[in-house]
Amino acid sequence: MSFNNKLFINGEWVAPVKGGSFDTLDPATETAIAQVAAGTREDIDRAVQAARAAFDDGGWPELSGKARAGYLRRIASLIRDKQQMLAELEVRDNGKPLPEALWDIGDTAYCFNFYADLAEKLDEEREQGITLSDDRFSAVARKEPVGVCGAIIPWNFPMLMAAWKVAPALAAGCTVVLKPSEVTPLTALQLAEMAREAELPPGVLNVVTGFGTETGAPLTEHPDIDKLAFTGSVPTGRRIMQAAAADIKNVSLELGGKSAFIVFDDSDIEKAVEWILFGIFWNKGEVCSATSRVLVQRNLYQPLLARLVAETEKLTTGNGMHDGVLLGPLVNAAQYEKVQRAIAQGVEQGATLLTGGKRPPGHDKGYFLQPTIFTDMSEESDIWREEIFGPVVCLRPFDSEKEAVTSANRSRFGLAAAVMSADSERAERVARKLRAGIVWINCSQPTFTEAPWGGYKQSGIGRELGEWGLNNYLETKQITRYDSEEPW
Ligand code: TXE
Repeated sequence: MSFNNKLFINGEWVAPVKGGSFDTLDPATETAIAQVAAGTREDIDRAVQAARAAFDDGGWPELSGKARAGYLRRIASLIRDKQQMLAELEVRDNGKPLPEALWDIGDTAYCFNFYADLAEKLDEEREQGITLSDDRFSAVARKEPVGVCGAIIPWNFPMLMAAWKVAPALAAGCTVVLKPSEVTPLTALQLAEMAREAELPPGVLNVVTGFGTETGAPLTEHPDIDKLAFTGSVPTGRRIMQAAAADIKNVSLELGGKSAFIVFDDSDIEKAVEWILFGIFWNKGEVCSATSRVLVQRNLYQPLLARLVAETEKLTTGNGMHDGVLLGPLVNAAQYEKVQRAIAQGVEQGATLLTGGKRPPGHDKGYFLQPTIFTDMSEESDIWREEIFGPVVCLRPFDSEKEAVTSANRSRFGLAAAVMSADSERAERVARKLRAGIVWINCSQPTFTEAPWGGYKQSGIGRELGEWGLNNYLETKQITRYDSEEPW
């Protein structure tokens, strides 16, 4: 890439002030694929100043929504033109299978087009009249951009997670400093290059690569940032909230999960198996909403387990670039070790490892792990309670609807949940009782740009996607005027 070792600041590719760099690795081969600039506090400061100037000079926030939509659509169209290249880059950086990466990149382009439409709609809906109790006054509520945003994203859906923040922020009229994960920085750099090709005004989008403490933390502490938007782990989310507290920055957080999938015994067993597999093994289980806790009604439990193990053992693990692969390698050595530790702990705590848990035969290199199924664990065990973020699913039987709902809700997380039943009324009733921001009925994981996304409890604050995602980047101002000739 022509922009190796560079940061994108104020519309230009620049070298990091301290000149640092790091390698990004292909998790299938453990070899370096590119060298990337390691930004520091000084680079963050330059980027925030550029974003601040682009916001404060009014050019971007005061542009009509229609004009901003034009830039977003140009970026979307460049993403579509480069879909194959971007997807292949995502496979090499993250490890996911190519068909999944192509899907992510398609969704990324869709997200930019979706928020282009909402930017245009904002022109019509920016101001809303308010009826006041005293008719000598009149008032409007007006939506205005929050300001300069710091967006910090993870490595599991690198380009899509960038789009979920950058597209609504730009649509709202905000300017952005984006800090991608050090584990998968390559497609965010491509996004910056596409912003340049689309002639996005300088400073509106800046991309600073680097590590959490050296690059992410200074962004969260910078006094000129108005809003922080973060997706990642709970401990880092907590640090970000603490840093934001210093200046009372607006914060939205999308954090971890340990989502439950309740399967009633009137469900079609084959459909249940299909959605359980997708719910946990899609993106090798590195999905914040993965349904990693499966509760199956007693009558269906043993037959479903037998079918689930049989289907799981057929899944092909391998290099995401190869045809027919369904599970790529985990993203890096740290995540590989974390998941292996969780598996070992599950065994130590007395759970039954039904299948998987090992490096698949024929892979000496790469962070490959067999898809793994555990049963017979207690509700207090770590594998049942803690986010593993890998291809590991835990199953427990239940007897009554009440017991299933109580068990599903017994978690400090509340990102997603799923319920399957042939009884539509029961499924709807259970969906309303689950304490989670996203509930799927008779499926698990389908995600739509139009619908709100975010968690209850320790899974986060705020909602992304849909109109909720745009509101994340908008302030509401009241303008009230005195219309009467009478003295006040
Ligand atoms: O996450 P971090 P990591 C979970 C998953 C995984 C665990 C650790 O369980 O095993 O988190 O992954 C930046 N100030 N999720 O270490 O640390 C960091 O550089 C500011 C769930 O990768 O949360 C990266 O850009 N920023 C998740 C981003 O935060 C900091 C997806 C995420 O990294 C920072 C990924 C700091 N002090 C992992 N420290 C999901 N909910 O989707 C780090 N960062």
